[in-house]
Amino acid sequence: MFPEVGFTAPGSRFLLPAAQDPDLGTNSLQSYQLSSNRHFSLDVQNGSDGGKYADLVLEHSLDREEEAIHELILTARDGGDPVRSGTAQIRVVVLDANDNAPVFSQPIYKVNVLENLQKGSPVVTIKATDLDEGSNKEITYSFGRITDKASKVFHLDPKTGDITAVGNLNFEESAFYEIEVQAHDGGGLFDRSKVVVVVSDVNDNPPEIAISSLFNSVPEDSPPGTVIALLNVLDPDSGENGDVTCSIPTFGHQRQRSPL
Ligand SMILES: [Ca+2]
Ligand SMILES: [Ca+2]
Ligand SMILES: [Ca+2]
Ligand SMILES: [Ca+2]
Repeated sequence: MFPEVGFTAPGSRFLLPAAQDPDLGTNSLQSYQLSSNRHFSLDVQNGSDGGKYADLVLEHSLDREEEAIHELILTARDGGDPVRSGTAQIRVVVLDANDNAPVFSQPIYKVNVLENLQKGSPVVTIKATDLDEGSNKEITYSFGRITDKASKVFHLDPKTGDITAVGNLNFEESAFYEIEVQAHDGGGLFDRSKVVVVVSDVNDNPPEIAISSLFNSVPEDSPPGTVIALLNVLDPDSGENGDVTCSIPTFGHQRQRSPL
């Protein structure tokens, strides 16, 4: 006997085929007994035809993830002397219910990348697992809350969880991305996690010189130290990549400023 049961509440009944004993009176079938177990009991009823019928009654909820198959032995005894008995094996196969949500391997995935990361390069792989089986454990990944800027730069493979760079990063524009990611199973349950991408600076900007003011003529009696031009030098990189040294190489002496 192989009943297959799904998500079933305690108190549910499964009719078992009746034992046959052609003897009469006390020599015929007198009792049923079920092997000891934690989930099922027997409810024996006397039929109007004198036969005895047993229902398998679910006493405690089943959990496929804990135990997928329950092997029971039903024993039927007569009242003879000596007692004669017969046994039947009952195999209860527990069908899966979607009672487990996917769970991400990390509450936050933090990665550091350089701003010159090539398009198509992997950034990070997110991973969620689900204890159920079949479509109840099949996971589809997606972005949750995400800025427009981030959605243009990152792509998430819904099956593998691989996040790749599909746009250009630029430290000067955005040094940090925080993206919500979700993992849905085939039965509507899901989990959330977060991907934080920290972008590091690369020296990808040369200094730019702008003349903010320049005096066209300089009187010959100007004293040393007279301002004849004001320059504005800008390098948008950070740290040493943005430090600027100014010099006038064609003259014998140099005047330096560092950093700006
Ligand atoms: Ca399950
Ligand atoms: Ca599931
Ligand atoms: Ca620079
Ligand atoms: Ca830079």
